[in-house]
Amino acid sequence: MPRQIHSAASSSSTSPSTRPRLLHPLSLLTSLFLISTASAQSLTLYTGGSTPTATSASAASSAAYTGLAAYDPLTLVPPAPPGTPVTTLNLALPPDSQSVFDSGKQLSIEQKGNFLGFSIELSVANSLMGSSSRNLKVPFLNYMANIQTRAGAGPLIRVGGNSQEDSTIFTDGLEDNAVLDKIKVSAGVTDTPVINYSPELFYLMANVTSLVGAEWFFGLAFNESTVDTPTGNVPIAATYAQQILGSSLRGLSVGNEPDLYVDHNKRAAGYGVTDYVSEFNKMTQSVLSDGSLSNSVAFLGPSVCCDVIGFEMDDVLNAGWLTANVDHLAAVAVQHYPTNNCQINGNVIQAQDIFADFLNHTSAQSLVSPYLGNAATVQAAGKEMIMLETNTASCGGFPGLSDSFGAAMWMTDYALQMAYGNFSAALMHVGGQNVYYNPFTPPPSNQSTTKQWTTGSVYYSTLLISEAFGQSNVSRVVDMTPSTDVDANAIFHPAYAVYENDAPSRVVLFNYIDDATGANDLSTTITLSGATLGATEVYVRYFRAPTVSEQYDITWANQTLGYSFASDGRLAGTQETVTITCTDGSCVVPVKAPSIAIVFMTQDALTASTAKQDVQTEYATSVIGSGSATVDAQALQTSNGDTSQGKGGNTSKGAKSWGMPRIDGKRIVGSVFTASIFSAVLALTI
Ligand SMILES: *[C@@H]1O[C@H](CO)[C@@H](O)[C@H](O)[C@H]1NC(C)=O
Ligand SMILES: *[C@@H]1O[C@H](CO)[C@@H](O)[C@H](O)[C@H]1NC(C)=O
Ligand SMILES: *[C@@H]1O[C@H](CO)[C@@H](O)[C@H](O)[C@H]1NC(C)=O
Ligand SMILES: *[C@@H]1O[C@H](CO)[C@@H](O)[C@H](O)[C@H]1NC(C)=O
Ligand SMILES: *[C@@H]1O[C@H](CO)[C@@H](O)[C@H](O)[C@H]1NC(C)=O
Ligand SMILES: *[C@@H]1O[C@H](CO)[C@@H](O)[C@H](O)[C@H]1NC(C)=O
Ligand SMILES: *[C@@H]1O[C@H](CO)[C@@H](O)[C@H](O)[C@H]1NC(C)=O
Ligand SMILES: CC(=O)N[C@H]1CO[C@H](CO)[C@@H](O)[C@@H]1O
Repeated sequence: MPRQIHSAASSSSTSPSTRPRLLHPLSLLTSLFLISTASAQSLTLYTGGSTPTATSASAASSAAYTGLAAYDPLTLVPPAPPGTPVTTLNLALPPDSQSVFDSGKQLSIEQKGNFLGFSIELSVANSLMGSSSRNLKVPFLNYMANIQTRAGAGPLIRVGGNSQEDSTIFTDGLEDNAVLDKIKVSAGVTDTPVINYSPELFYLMANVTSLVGAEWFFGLAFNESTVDTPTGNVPIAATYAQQILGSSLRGLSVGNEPDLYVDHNKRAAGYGVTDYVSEFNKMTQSVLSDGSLSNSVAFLGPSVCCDVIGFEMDDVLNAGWLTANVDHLAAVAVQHYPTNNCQINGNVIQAQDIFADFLNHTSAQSLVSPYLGNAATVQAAGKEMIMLETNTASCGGFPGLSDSFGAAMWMTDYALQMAYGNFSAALMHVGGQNVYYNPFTPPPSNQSTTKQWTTGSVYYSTLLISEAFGQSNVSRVVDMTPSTDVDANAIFHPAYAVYENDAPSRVVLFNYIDDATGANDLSTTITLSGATLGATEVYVRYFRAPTVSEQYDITWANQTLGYSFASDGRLAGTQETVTITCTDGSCVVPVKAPSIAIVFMTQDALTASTAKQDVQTEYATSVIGSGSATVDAQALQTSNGDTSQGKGGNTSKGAKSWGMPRIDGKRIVGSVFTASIFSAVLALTI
């Protein structure tokens, strides 16, 4: 297997460097203050594609560097260019899907512009999205809106990760009115905090959806089925998630990286695929029988990640898991990082040593090829295959690598390759301040929250993917990377073509080579094979930075999200689309080293990928309402586990006998639990 991770590798959130910290009393005070002032707060959400106030690119951002990983200014040395430059390339596109097939290639399943989304660790969901449903973080909304306006579908967001495993929902809310509390962080390096969350988390998510159309995956706890008397909390959490999120909930994931449970001391030695399959069954049956689900096609699994011998996707499928659960699966999920910074047994990987591994097409291909058989099996079962969590490297990523322009090029290639390999979505993991790979990082909690977010290079990849697939939901992609026969540097020049309505609509051209001299700049001539391209011009947008090592001076179509502590999620600068005139059915597209070009073959393809421009929409100055999301408390009472079978369910915070901590709080009153009253003033630009 070409994948580099070894069995002991763990995902990001397990590492000492990414383990979320206990809430500092100061940040708690801050969030309480924000809640209490929510009614006076004015939210401005910008979804337009151009000319917000310029994002300043100042040297001061380096000076402001505090030592946290997310702002580490370290840059790596770019790999040297190959010895012999290749400067011209012909790309003859099959004119329709039949001729793609006839040429020995294959188009993917239909993909959406929101293919590349985000995986938010449960423990940081509030610091990224907001402290309550009334107090959403506007920069986060802006980052999401950039995708919605391009993709025509809201961003896909998973809330979960290792911290989902020991989570408990408190339906009365939490003592401090928080969305979630981290109630325990132990010293063990692979331990994750125990999370208590309240339905307010789902209301917050529902409101993110109402503003930017987000669709969700949510992670359920998976630590109860090993005991004889589970608390019944999981069915309650599942019920609340479905009732509050409605159709925006794409699925509930059950079990996070179960192939690592033994390594992480979450299950006894010897725990294997058979145990997992039976535990998955027990858990999902308990949710189906004890919860009140409105949609029983609800679950996601197995989320295996790490090439553990005997516990790989093939093993899970061979154990009959898919067949047994197909009626209740919303999708099939895997998780994977190409490498890790876990430093297991003193095995320290130097970022500089592996930088070049990310800067050619071999990486994307070798990461996806092991899943092609699985994806076909899953497709045959009528299900979607989701890469539920990925990024450059687990255990926080690498300084200088994970936050580089090169990493963003790689992420774009990897996402397109997954789409070509018939995944239906891929979600980039987002952690706290102490990781290098975040697509976006809010400022530390004691700092001002306006315009001080830090954009990670890989965020831009979501913009490219949205525009590459556009808004039709029927984009099919094919890897058109040249063979080494025609391009000795082919691995540095990946190319993809996107087909819509049986014709090529967009082409994505890479030049991974780092060479400011211009010697490795590429000119790609696009034609149709066996037909004449009717277009007299095509339109090109570029993804550019001075070098593959660059962290901040990055532009997509000449727009940027700027330097550290400088962004509110809005693109600054004038959007640039280069028009290229074609002659005799040939269009010559320059692709500088390094850069990515997206070529829009028609004006329609360009329009369908272009963010709607600023149109001011004033929401009512005082938006007050119960919202559409309500939970029937009666349904929940009957879903509290079947006490007659000894599964005394209880979501009350006083229910100490079921192992939950005692925190005072109010009980649900009345038959319907309604969303909180909102009084925030929204000024919304769509
Ligand atoms: C992806 O799915 C399509 C549609 O079923 C199929 O034609 C194609 O061969 C698949 N691609 C791969 C790489 O398996
Ligand atoms: C599951 O997590 C909860 C919350 O931390 C804990 O109280 C309970 O003991 C755990 N159950 C198992 C079987 O580990
Ligand atoms: C290309 O990437 C692969 C791994 O993804 C690496 O093994 C190989 O050395 C790289 N090739 C070059 C020429 O850098
Ligand atoms: C925020 O907290 C950090 C760590 O406690 C501290 O170093 C920094 O000075 C604080 N910043 C402000 C603006 O208070
Ligand atoms: C594409 O799918 C999204 C849901 O993900 C939907 O909102 C949108 O209307 C669809 N667009 C088209 C053109 O069908
Ligand atoms: C790129 O953006 C800058 C900054 O807004 C602007 O000055 C420049 O004119 C833009 N370039 C093009 C070609 O649009
Ligand atoms: C839940 O626990 C509380 C406090 O221990 C108790 O008052 C209540 O009756 C319990 N509810 C159910 C449904 O068991
Ligand atoms: C589901 C939900 O809670 N929706 C609320 C989102 O916020 C608006 C404005 O504050 C409320 O009107 C909705 O009820």
